[in-house]
Amino acid sequence: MRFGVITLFPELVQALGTGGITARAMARELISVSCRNTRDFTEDRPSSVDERPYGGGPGMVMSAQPLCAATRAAREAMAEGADGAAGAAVHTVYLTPQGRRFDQARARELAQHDALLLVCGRYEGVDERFIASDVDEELSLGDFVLSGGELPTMAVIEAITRLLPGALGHEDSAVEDSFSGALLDCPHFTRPEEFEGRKVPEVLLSGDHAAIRDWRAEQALVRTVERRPDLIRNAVLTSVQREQLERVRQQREQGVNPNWEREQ
Ligand code: 4GX
Repeated sequence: MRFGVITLFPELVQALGTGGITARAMARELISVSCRNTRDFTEDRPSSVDERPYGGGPGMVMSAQPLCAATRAAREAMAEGADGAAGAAVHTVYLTPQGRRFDQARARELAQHDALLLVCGRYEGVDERFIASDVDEELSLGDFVLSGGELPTMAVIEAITRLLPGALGHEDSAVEDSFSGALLDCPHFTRPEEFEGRKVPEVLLSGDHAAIRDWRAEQALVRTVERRPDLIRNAVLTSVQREQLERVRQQREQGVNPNWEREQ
């Protein structure tokens, strides 16, 4: 997968190459990340990437011209393809709180592209005509306000990279499967058996693999009911999970805490 990034802070995005799974994927040539600085594409007033908004109001708006020029240069270079062949499709994404919410399902879909171009805005936003002319899709990481699209871009790149074959060790590859079940993960424990008075749940020490599997499935349900009930409504549950869910709900109604901490 080839990633292109349009940004005023390329050094921030290039940090993806300094460690972790993205750095490893670059070394293995599973991904490449090529950054272009928007400032290098200004035409009129040298190095001016932002202007005051038409209609007044606070803050600045990024001009369409340098963003269009940078995006088109990147798209042309990326369309050449890894093998130099012309015509590869480049999907262009703009990160903004106004976008459609990014999630694991969207990461899986985006991982199918050969070339992804991510555009980072700063200030109060970008001239809407850049989005109209050059952006295929607007994505949001969530309902909060950052100062630029760089951190969302890095998050999107990492989420996609870990889905690419060969990017993760075998030991990690099950982790995303648990999320594709559309429930939160169960709690995890490692040595020692007791830490600051808190004990590891008995069942995990029992060696009874079926009991452990059921307990983990139930604790995943408990957490999801407690923290993200919205996920339960859309989840596809097995018949065992439906029984567990029913029991968890009854316990909660009777004021019994189904959470592992009750055991303490
Ligand atoms: N999920 N930001 C975009 C510039 C901006 C401001 C206003 C359009 C309108 C964000 C997020 C995010 C910060 C990226 C502001 N663009 N991006 N940038 N939350 O907060 O994706």
